[in-house]
Amino acid sequence: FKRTLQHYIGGHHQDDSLLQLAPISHLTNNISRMTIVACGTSYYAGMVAKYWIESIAGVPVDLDVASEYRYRKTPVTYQSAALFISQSGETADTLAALRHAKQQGQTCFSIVNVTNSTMANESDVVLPILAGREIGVASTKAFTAQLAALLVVTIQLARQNGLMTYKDEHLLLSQLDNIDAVIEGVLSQSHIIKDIAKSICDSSNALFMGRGIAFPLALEGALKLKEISYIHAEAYPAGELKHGPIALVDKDMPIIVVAPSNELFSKTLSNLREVASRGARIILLSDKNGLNQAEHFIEQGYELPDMPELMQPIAYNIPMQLLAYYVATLRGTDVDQPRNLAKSVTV
Ligand code: F1P
Repeated sequence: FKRTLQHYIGGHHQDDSLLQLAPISHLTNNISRMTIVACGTSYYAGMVAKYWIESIAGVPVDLDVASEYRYRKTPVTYQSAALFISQSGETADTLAALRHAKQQGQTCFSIVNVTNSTMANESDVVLPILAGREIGVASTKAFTAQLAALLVVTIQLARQNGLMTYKDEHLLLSQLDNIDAVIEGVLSQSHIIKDIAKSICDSSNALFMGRGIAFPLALEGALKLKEISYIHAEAYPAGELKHGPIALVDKDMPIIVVAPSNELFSKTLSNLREVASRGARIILLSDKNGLNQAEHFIEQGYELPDMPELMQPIAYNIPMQLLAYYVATLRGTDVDQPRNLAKSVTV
């Protein structure tokens, strides 16, 4: 994450922009709507970006899975741009979506890891994430590096919309100053995640829940668990549970909840109360305050430090990935080469 962010960071004076995006600034000018298109993990990174771009830059974002985008026939306005996210830069659906958007006259940005990929070659603007080679088939470090590039796009749009001064930019980015220490702290507690993994590794199903910016993380947690441990896992926005999925809840259903104790927490707490009363085994990833408030409803907790909201998608994702990793190793599946999956889905 830091390496990617630093790639885009230039000056350090208070009256200087931190970002060196001159080559793309003429293309982000006048954008009043953004479409983000991707598959899998890259799509969930795009979902985090939707929260950021809409709340920080004031630009509405349409988010679409690449496999559906070209069938939707969304009208294109000249003030919109399309952003394609792909670790490999070769995913067939994302590439087809990019070609479709270009044909419609859209300005196409891509955020890729592999810079000599087809998508990079065919985009108007390429933002590399510089994550290095992903060893496993399931995307892991690409997710956090994609978030860094997406934060750069967010700041660029906010600046051009007059919503962010250089001072604001410094303030926003200073929220990430101690990210290294936070991530190291998370990694040093991986034995707790291992214990949680032991308690769910024999389950056939798992539910993940999140609200606000934690929802894409719940989706990513469920995807990682499916991909590498073959446990059937689904993620729901916390408020959607009562609209159907709650019927699945019983004492054998682990529910993994991602919920930093922010202003949305009291609502999530009432969802926890609902599922706890149906015997669900709740595993809560939160901070000290959140874990204290939920202590009567949860079976296991994992504590993360208090952190600024901007840091949460990066830090909360790590224990989710570790959980999938430990469950998979306990079940004896191949974490790097899961069955039926390819590193880049080219058909
Ligand atoms: C997209 C993706 C990955 C997933 C799996 C299959 O790849 O869905 O997120 O983990 O490997 O492909 P990409 O377009 O980001 O390369």
